[in-house]
Amino acid sequence: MSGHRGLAVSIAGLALLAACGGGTKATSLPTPTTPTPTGSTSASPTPIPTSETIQVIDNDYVPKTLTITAGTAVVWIEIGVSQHTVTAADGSFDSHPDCPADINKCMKHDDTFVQTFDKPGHIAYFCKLHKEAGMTGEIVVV
Ligand SMILES: [Cu+2]
Repeated sequence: MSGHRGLAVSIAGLALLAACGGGTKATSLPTPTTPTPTGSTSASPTPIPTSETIQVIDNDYVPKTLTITAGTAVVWIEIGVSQHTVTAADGSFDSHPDCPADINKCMKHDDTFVQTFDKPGHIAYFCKLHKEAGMTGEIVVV
């Protein structure tokens, strides 16, 4: 329809001539909504969380004993290929509660588990699958 196209062009021309015509309004400018941080007290510095890493291998923890200061997060990362867990001897934490009942819910290669220790003490832990093979470790919190 060439007639329609011509009409559109002439309307545009009119809009240019008669500025008050209000022909084609560019409606609602896209205003980027920048999320303004609300109310966070920027004055108080948040303490930088320290973390230590323990490698979970087949079948051990490296390092086997880790000494940390209270408040430190410990990150276990599995670099082995077998299934494992990181399970506190006192039951205070268990990385994979459904393991080994469900072997698919055990720690696998590249899986991580994070636990923060706030109170000083000795926390023994082990792998539920390989405890008898000597897969045990200890966190010493000072
Ligand atoms: Cu294991």
